[in-house]
Amino acid sequence: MRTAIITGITGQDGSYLAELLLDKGYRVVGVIRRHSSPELQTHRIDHLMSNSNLTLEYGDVTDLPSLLNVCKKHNPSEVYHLAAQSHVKISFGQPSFTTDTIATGTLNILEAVRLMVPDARVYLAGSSEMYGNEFDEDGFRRETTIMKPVSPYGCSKTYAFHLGRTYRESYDMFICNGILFNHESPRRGLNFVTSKIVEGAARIQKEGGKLSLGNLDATRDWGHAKDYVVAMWMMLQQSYSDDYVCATGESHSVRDLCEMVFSKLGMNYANHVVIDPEYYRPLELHDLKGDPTKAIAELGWETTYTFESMIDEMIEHHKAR
Ligand code: NAP
Ligand code: F7E
Repeated sequence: MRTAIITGITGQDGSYLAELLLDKGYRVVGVIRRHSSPELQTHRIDHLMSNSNLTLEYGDVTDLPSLLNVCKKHNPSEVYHLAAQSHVKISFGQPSFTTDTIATGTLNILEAVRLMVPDARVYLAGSSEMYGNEFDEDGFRRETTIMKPVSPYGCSKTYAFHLGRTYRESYDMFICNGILFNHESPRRGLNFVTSKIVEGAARIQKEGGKLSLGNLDATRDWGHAKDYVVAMWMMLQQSYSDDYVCATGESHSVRDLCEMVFSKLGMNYANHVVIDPEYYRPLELHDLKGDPTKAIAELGWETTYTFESMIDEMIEHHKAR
């Protein structure tokens, strides 16, 4: 039986990845950090807790000894490193914590694997934020596009990306960087714009009120998290390790998203959305669109959700709450 370690198992992606790996017959070891309210911590994986192939271990990616211990104890063949302070706006307010979890956290994971289980295959959760406002002539970002991040989050992810590549080449380790564009789901944290809009519109439909948002003109390439965790797994099943963009190739503005969600709930967004500069960022990544050609050709990756079916699933979830 293959063993996989997942850091960030309690997050959106970690929960879908744990489901996928358990379905495939893996023994899954999730690394969770110590919370003062542990009863709230595992809500995204509570439905998996009775599975005897799932084990949780306390650890923190900023604490190298905890990672060394988990690797030594469980001898994984695959390590999926998803843990991060993953909110871009928050990374401006907490740059040190963001850097500690993403940059130092990735260094710690790579050292733990190198020292304890050097043959384990490693997935690193890279992001389209690494590109900043750079793109190719055709408007797309791909594996070869220059990286010039515009947030502490993006800078930390860029460090982690290059560290992964450096360890791969220096130590002949199997390390893949996913360069994932935005992916959402009913499990998305409510401070990301998709969930915030869907949850807000569902609440306004029932109770009335307003929804405060920031920049409506930014565009993003939004897919479904369930599709993206499949790509993570596929990357680690290849005969060589490499870096892959996962994206839909389609982008929509935050305003388009508001229009779609409010109109599906029988409302006009313009009557309910108010702009609050509190939600602006010191630097904005204006438009995002990725080219997943390499992942499709080399991994055989395909998406099963459209932008609209992903939003429909989120609306159904938040309406029922
Ligand atoms: P998420 O929902 O915010 O989950 C983050 C996870 O990291 C949580 O399980 C969190 O644990 C854990 N974590 C944070 N700090 C930690 C620490 N110091 N030690 C151990 N665990 C820690 O993020 P996500 O959306 O699932 O994203 C997964 C990864 O993909 C992240 O690295 C993110 O930056 C990256 N990414 C995401 C997207 C996207 O659109 N979702 C796109 C590109 C890249 P707690 O539950 O204890 O907070
Ligand atoms: O913002 C605008 C905001 O916070 C999207 C993370 O998963 O994807 C995610 O980062 C856009 C931005 O996601 C609000 O200015 C307007 O232009 O949902 P978001 P993000 O910053 O794109 C990347 C790929 C990651 O790697 C990250 O981990 O929406 N926006 N008004 C707003 N954003 C938020 N959060 N809240 C607003 O009120």
